[in-house]
Amino acid sequence: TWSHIPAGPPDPILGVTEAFKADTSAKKINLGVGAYRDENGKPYVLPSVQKAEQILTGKKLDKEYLPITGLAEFTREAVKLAYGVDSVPLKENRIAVTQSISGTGALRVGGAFIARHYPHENRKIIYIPKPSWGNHTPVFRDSGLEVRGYRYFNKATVGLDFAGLKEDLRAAPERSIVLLHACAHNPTGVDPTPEQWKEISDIVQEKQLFPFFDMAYQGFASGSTSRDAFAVRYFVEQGHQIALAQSFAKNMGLYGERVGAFSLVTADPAERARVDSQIKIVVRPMYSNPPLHGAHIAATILSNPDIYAQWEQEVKGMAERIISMRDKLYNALTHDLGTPGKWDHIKSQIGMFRQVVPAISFTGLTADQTKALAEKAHVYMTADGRISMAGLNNSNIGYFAESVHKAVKD
Ligand code: PLP
Ligand code: TYF
Repeated sequence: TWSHIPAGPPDPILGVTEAFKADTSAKKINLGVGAYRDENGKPYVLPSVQKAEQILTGKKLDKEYLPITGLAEFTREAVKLAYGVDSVPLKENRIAVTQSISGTGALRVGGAFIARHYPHENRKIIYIPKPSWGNHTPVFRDSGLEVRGYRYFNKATVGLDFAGLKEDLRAAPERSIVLLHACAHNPTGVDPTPEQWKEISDIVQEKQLFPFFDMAYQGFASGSTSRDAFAVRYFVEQGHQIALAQSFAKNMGLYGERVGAFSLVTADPAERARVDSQIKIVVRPMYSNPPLHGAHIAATILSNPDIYAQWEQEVKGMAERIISMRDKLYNALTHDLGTPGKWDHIKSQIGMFRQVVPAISFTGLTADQTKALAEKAHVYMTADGRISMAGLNNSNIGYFAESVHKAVKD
């Protein structure tokens, strides 16, 4: 029956992990997958998560199904975290929300909802940045949307192509959908400044574009959950009725628990109730209802002031360790080794109001150089030269810098 089926290509990110696992060298380093590692290079379970799990164990909860849209305590806290306690649509009870299978599931439910209900039939076109997270195109295409790109990254400056971005959004058909990375853009590590966000908001308004935010790294970019929510909250303040995908994979380290939320700002509580009912109709035939445990963990952290404060500190700690690795790598390449090329983009990019310190970074290395790094130095990253900064630590950063130096000089 399936003999006609050709083999599909491997996942570009998970394929790096495969190659890393097959390498027997003791020196090997995996900077491929965007998952946090502690100072010893090990996966990190946050102490606040462990504390929440102890509380949950003590409660001896049952394992009944959640409702279709998930755990209400969780979704209530999730929107509060994203939109802010002072958010007007939140206070007015006009944000529709569902728990989701992490950030990917939020994007997929959102994509499916828009494909079914977006009123402008010939505008079911979503513009995503070039480049974007590798899964955006398949998620939205499989949701039934047409996917197009807008310019985002300037290779020459390893920075934002803001002129290109504005030109492309202005040229998009009116009422098209635009996907925006709320903070810590993946894979470039380059974010608009607050001033640039304001200009983007103006264009979105002018062209009546529909803004869909993907927030997979709230708190992880700057160390502050409210600072990282700047773009989302600013757009909402400007009156945009946004869509939002949230993930708790990175900022709570809940990767495999699959905790996320999809929300939509609506016009009033009655509209919100109608939208909620239609979100249920989208979700029900996909997976019926979401998993329980991770949502309980996140809800416990977000609703308990002491654990919440501890969690914010732990998020900050992860962000700070990443900043220190950026500074060390920059110093090693520019000062210690004198590696040819400009490496400023490796360092924290100090914006006008905030410090942007994404967990991932484009190195600017070429495909040949990244290939040589894997083959000669046992250092693994994605083919586009993206590294996960959290894969670096005090034990391996010196070797990594020397290996990059050699790859650039050869
Ligand atoms: N969106 C972006 C930009 C991402 O980088 C990721 C994961 O790395 C996701 C969404 C979704 O991740 P998850 O489904 O694990 O929450
Ligand atoms: O960009 C990354 O590294 C993350 C990690 O199916 C990831 O997207 C990779 C593959 C996947 C889910 C998450």
